[in-house]
Amino acid sequence: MSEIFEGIPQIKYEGPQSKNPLSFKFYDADRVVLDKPMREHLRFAMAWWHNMCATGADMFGVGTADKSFDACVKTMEHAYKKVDAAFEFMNKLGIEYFCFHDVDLVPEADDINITNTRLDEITDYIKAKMLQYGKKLLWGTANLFGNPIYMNGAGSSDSAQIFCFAAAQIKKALDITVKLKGRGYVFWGGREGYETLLNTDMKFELDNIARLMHMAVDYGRSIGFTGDFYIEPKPKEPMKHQYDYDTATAIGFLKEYGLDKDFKINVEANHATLAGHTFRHELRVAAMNNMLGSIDANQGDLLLGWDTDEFPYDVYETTMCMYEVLKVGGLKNGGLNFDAKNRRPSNTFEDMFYAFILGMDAYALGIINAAKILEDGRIEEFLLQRYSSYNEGIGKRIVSGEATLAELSSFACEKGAPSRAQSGRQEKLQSIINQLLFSKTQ
Ligand code: XLS
Ligand code: CA
Ligand code: CA
Repeated sequence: MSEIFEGIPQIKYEGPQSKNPLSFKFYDADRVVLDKPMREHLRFAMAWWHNMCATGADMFGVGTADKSFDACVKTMEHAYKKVDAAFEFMNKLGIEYFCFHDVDLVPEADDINITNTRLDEITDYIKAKMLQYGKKLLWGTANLFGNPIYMNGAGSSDSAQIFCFAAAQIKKALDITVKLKGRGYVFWGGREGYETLLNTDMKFELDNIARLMHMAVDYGRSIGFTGDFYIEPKPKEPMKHQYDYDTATAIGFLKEYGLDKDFKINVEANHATLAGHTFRHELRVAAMNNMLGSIDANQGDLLLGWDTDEFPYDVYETTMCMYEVLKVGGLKNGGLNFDAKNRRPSNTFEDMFYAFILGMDAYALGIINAAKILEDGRIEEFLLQRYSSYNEGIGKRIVSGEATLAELSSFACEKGAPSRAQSGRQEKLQSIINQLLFSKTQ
């Protein structure tokens, strides 16, 4: 079979000094960092939608990239070509995982039964390719936001019939996720929100979303899905207010409705900043609740108020991300899904490779740096020391839950005003990070 990405070689690790743009400078898949090779820590994934489907179209103009792969778009012939392209692409980059929405894989028919038959067909083909190339499915999902029937939401729709249609899509997406041995299943609530409370029963809509998720868990477990369900929080866009605003909100929802045993969080970097948080904050909130599931590895543009889904290049951010991940012992079932797209003027096949090289190298640097921070130990040591007054005496009694408010009051009154609070040493710590990042070559 002739190549689709003709002229693009297998992308190899050539080291930091290489000037070959089609090579990795830092991502060395087999290099062991802490206890494991980079590839196992990072589990890079390709997002089918951005990479195999999106052409750069925006509300001001049509696409600039040709992703027809010499087939007529919106046909099954095109669907098959996308599979060929995806596996050649992943193979050339050494990416082991991918993620998809149902309708990324096949054109959606007017009749859902036809769409489902198409999904059966294409996943037979994908399954064979996965075996041939040794590729795996990180997670699957159903697109419950593109079809106009979802303009008022899917799980939060005002219409019971539309709610059922969403259920049908989820059921099929779970079937094919299990068929392809997916490690996860994502709920991103693109239209699960509202524009105005004048027409919205918020409590009813939230109850219904939870009902749908419970049904999905029951069905998924009944067909042998042992992976994680994820909520991917996002505060806005397309809706003015989305229910899964941020990680804390999503965790509150999962706990309120008893879904927290089956669900974890898929944290997206760009969604974190849209919510007014740092990426690191969102990762920490998920991690401290034992719910850091998977990561959509992209970045936003802080000067723009929307979801730009850029390939990650900010090494400070990737370092802090991997620091959070390593601190909790890594991602169990999750990985780093490049939910990212080329900028509209970067419209050639070659640019798709440059984008992934950029992202994979940025995360390789991230994990190398994060390991350095942990091995150096000064940051961890500072933290231990900072809270050390809780290790003994009255502090210990506070932490163990033995102390009462009256006891603390007596303690305080007896001791008098505390001496000045200790310095937080922020600049000193930031300086240590820069030293570790830049003092020697990677
Ligand atoms: C959109 C989301 C979406 C999810 C999957 O902003 O990032 O792509 O990751 O539905
Ligand atoms: Ca995403
Ligand atoms: Ca996004």
